[in-house]
Amino acid sequence: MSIPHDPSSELIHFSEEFQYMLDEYFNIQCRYQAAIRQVQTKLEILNLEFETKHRRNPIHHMENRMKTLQSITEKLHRKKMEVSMASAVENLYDIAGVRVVCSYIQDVFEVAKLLSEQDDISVIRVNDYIHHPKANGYRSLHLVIEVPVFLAEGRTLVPVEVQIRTIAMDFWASLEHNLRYKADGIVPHDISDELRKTADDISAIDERMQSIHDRMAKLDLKTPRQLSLFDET
Ligand code: 0O2
Repeated sequence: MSIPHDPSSELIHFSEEFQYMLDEYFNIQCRYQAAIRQVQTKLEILNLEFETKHRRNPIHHMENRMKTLQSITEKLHRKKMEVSMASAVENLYDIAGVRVVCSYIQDVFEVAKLLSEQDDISVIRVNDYIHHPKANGYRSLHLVIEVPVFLAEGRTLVPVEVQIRTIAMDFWASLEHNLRYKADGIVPHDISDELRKTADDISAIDERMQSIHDRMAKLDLKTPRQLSLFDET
């Protein structure tokens, strides 16, 4: 008897171990996605309140992502930890990530303070790469916070890594990440020196923009609140 040919059986054959991890990944996805939404909503509300009080937005834009299964396994390997979903949940705090891009340096610390002070949040780690940049010039403020998520089985605390930085820091980090990714992580010394110098230049520009903002704020120009009855075209 001939067995009918099933092309799909040739497509991907996962090991039992990997298939189990994939199932587990889908199981935990819901709570990490929920945690991302909670944090993002909190930040949107802070931004809105700030806008009402100060007539400007400290948050320029936000991004979020859940770490891919590949990135999780690579990180566990790199850290020489057991490669399983249970180990990822236990040891990795950046499975859920929210990136907050602010206009000015002071906004970064203001947003971090206002978020950290909320009483349903606990801050479990702070990495201040703004006051203490990485050797390659990377600047950003990283908070790992725990937020409560309410699921059918009850309340669970979920860690979220919040990266807060200025537009300028984000510009540098995105380009540096792409360059390093394309070079497979191997960046020649002279180029990494040059990259660090550009990070320092960008930091100086951030400080000047902050100073310009502060001087403008001191002028206390009172623009009247306008009630727009008609769409501006
Ligand atoms: P992705 O793509 O964002 O998921 P570790 O992994 O232990 O070295 P740890 O303790 O998890 O680092 O956190 P750390 O160093 O506070 O932040 C890690 C994340 O910050 C990275 O995530 C990047 O998003 C970002 N980051 C840190 N250093 C750099 C850098 O030099 N350049 C750029 N462009 N980004 C950086 P992942 O997990 O690497 O990747």
